[in-house]
Amino acid sequence: MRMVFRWFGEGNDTVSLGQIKQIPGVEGIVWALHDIPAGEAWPMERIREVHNQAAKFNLHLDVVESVNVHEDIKLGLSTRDQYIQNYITTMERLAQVGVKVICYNFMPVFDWTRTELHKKMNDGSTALFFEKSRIDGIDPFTFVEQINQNSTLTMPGWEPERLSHLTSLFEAYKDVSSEDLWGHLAYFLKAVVPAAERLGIQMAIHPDDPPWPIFGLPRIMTSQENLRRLLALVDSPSNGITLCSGSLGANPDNDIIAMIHEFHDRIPFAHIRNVRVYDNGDFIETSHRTQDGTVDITGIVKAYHDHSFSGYARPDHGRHLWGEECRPGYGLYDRALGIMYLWGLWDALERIQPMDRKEGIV
Ligand code: DNO
Repeated sequence: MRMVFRWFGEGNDTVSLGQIKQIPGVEGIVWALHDIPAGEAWPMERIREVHNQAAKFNLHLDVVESVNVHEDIKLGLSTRDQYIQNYITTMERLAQVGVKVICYNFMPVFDWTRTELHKKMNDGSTALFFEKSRIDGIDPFTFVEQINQNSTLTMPGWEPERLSHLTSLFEAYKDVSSEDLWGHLAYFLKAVVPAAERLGIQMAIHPDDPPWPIFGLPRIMTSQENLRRLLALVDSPSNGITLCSGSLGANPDNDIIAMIHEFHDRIPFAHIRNVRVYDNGDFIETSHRTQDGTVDITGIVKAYHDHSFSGYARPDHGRHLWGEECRPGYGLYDRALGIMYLWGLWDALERIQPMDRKEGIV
């Protein structure tokens, strides 16, 4: 397990590279050029700039999250080929600084979605919260308006230029079924995976968060069965998964441990975090500790260890603790605590059953 930490870039993150460097066992940053609109090729000089910044702290840039996919690709429009070409250009440039994994998602219009960014917990911390009935009963326009008023910071992965075209986007998706979306994903992967193979890159799709359709838009990266289908679209090690335990874990029917056992050699990147799911479908993002949520983080780390997981892993969203002001979910403290929990589990497992002495696993 190679530990990495998400960093939003100089001037765009309250956490510094110097702080990240001090978290035990963190070897690299998970990064992106967040201001480049989806569909544009990332400029080489900007990529080199981040490379130089990280190199000063001896942190690598192996994992990018995300190179976002232009909406026309998801919609299957005839304009998509140019955007796919630009995507491949970005991949080629990223390979030049040693990037090994590209995380992306295929969610129409919205990336990860929550209804409250600072829900008060009993202990005085705040956390990201999803109230199901609120999303079910609201139109997306009002929702975006409310989120915009809620915080000066947007959720990462939300692209302002996409949100400003909500009306036309909803119009465009009107006739796109989930089967259509599968077809558009296959078209995209058939174009980019050969480039990834040539460049030594693994594409790693992020599951939908939450893992069910919202606002009437199709969502397909939601379950073990659908991840299996994704891997079969292009059967190559370069077509992989970012296995996010928190996203998939928001649906209690998802058995994340079974997914690790089935897909482990196609998971180049693991997001490991906990959520507490309530009977009414609401969920809150808790600490990483197993007992605090409904996702079996201990079992998940064990499953990775069973398979001698050598991919990249990062803690995911944390709570906001000790008065920290930060991007929602992306403060320093709780994610650093999360890392120590993950290492604690991992190191204990390693002591009990060292990976290099395992004979035939699970
Ligand atoms: C949320 C993140 C997502 C993720 C994208 C990947 O915090 O996990 O925004 O980066 O879905 O493309």
